[in-house]
Amino acid sequence: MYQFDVVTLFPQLFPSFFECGVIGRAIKDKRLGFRSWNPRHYTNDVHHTVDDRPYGGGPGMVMMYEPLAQAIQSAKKQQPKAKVVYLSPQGKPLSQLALERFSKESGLIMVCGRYEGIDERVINDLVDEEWSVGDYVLSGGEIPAMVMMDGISRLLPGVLGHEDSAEQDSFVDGLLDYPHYTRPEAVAEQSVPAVLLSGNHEVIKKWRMKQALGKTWQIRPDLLEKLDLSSVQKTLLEEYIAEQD
Ligand code: 9WO
Repeated sequence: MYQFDVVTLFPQLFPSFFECGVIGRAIKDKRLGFRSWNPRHYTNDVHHTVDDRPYGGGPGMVMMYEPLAQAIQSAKKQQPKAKVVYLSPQGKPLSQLALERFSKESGLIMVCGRYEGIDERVINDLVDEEWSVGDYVLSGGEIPAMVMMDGISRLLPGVLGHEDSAEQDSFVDGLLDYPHYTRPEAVAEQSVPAVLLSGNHEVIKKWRMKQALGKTWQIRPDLLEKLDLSSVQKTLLEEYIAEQD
């Protein structure tokens, strides 16, 4: 069983996420485990204070060291070998490759910040890695933690219905996905590309590769620059570009 431990002031955000879809199935089948750890339970004052004003002044509040550190320590006791990751805009950009690496471990401890952030000394003492899910600021790390859990869960053996689906994803070969179609054959004057109805799997495969290359070239040229395209792929992309108006 792959174990997620999440340190959060808002554990209520998680159950509905875990009840739905392939993740819900995986929890029921005991392929996945989820526990939450609330820093508020590690306070001693009557108000259960978890935040305080930032040294040096400025707006907002900062999560205090002690309650957060104790919550993380409790999670680490249950899962001593698991990496502790902190989700923040200052982290390394999350990628499919990083998710694949996490999916090969036995679990993960995720720390969700709130307010303007957490006391830096928690990061120094207890966090192994800092990851970002994109260049924007949210109100907390809980949704980014769900993003990571979703991306990891679907890579675990037996979690997706058909095993090879995750391997055929976009990004597996570093490209964006090709377009998909299902019935009916025509909607609002748009018909399904004839090649997909041909039954010729070789031709379909080539068409899909060409579309994936073309979309990536148009929308994410930065991804193409990282790849070493085969000569077949180069030809397909040249054809795609030539067909543009
Ligand atoms: C809030 C803020 C307010 C005024 C000036 C600067 C400020 N920075 C922040 C801020 O970064 N707040 C974070 C809220 C603190 C850590 C938890 N929060 C968070 C995590 N927002 N966005 C993320 C996140 C995590 C991973 N990937 C993308 C975004």
